[in-house]
Amino acid sequence: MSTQSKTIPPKIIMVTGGACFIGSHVVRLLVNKYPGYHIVNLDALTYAGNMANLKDVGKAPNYTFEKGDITDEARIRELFEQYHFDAVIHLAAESHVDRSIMDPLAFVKTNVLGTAILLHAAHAAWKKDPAGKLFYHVSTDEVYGSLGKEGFFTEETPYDPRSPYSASKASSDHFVMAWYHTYGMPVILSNCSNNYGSNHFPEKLIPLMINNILHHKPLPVYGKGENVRDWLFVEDHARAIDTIFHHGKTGEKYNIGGFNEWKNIDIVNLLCGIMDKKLGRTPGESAQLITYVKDRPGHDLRYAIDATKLNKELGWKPSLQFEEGLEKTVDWYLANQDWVKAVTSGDYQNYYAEQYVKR
Ligand code: NAD
Ligand code: TDX
Repeated sequence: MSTQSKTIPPKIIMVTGGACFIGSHVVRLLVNKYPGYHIVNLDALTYAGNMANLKDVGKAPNYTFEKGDITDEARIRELFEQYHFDAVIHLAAESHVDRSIMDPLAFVKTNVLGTAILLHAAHAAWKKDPAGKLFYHVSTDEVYGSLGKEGFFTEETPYDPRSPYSASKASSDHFVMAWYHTYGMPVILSNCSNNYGSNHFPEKLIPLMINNILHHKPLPVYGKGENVRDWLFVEDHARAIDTIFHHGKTGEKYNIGGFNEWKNIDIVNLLCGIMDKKLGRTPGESAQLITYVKDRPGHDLRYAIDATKLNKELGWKPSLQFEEGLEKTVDWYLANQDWVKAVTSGDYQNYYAEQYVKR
């Protein structure tokens, strides 16, 4: 028996949404770091899911991909019977606030019903012997609502979601805790701030701006660009999930954040500066593309996470400075234009026209 299998017993883990931005980084970390685990990636491959995100681990012996929808109850039950999962790490979701304003019921279906179906199936499979089992739910800081200029979200901050996306994630968090209190299901929850990094779908602020700067397209800043987000490098989020999954306390929740607040307009200007240099443009050239557009309805003013609990209890902290992470991210997008072209063809053009051109 190897040293590793003595300290960490082998686990069969279902990762939902493993083909997505954050999910792919979580799957990569687990597959590479724990060769004794079997990672089963269940993903419906919606517009946001992309097998190309996992090209490097696709053939690993401890990795299996299963195409499937978390709202398909029969399929989820079959997978539990087939694999006898020890744990679920649940990331699959509809995740974009602007899309939730266009089509809220899709968010209720996947984020609320899909989570409840997973919990129901896990409970059915685990109720006789819950020892060593874990349902880890990956959630967002948006469940806490909007901060004013001062203060931080802690684990005790009351939920106050304000968009269909955040309401659906808040609801899923409540279902997870309901299964814990009612059925004794072993659960852990984490609520993370805005992620950035490679493989981020270019509907979100940072990759959308990188792509538009590159192609000399207008840079659509909502409202006055004064809204504040707390940014975390995606690989730091994946490390936090690994830490919480292995060392967190059952029934508890952990906030994850970057201690890194930025106004949107300052990020866009920073990206313009980085890209002017990398693309050999005159300083200030890309910033001329900045275009203030109609604000997002119900736009949350500020998010800021207090991640002290995770730092003090489990020793996690972010590894990268924002400027360094942003530069790495820009480099990745410039070096992976085939990936960008593939995800911005077809449906992306329809979404872009609906969100930015027609309104
Ligand atoms: P994403 O939008 O990039 O990808 C979502 C993934 O879920 C895709 O792979 C998609 O194919 C899959 N999926 C969607 N519906 C599904 C269904 N019905 N069945 C199975 N798979 C389905 O997501 P992301 O931005 O990487 O976020 C991942 C998770 O992390 C989400 O739960 C999100 O709420 C949470 N989160 C995201 C951020 C962020 O900044 N992006 C921050 C905090 C928390
Ligand atoms: O074109 C844009 N212009 C703009 O000004 C876009 C796409 C965004 N914005 C603003 C809106 C927000 O204030 O930038 C900020 C960031 O926007 P998004 O990238 O859409 O992220 P946000 O709405 O903050 O939500 C993200 O963080 C929390 C993720 O999408 C969620 O999945 C996560 O839970």
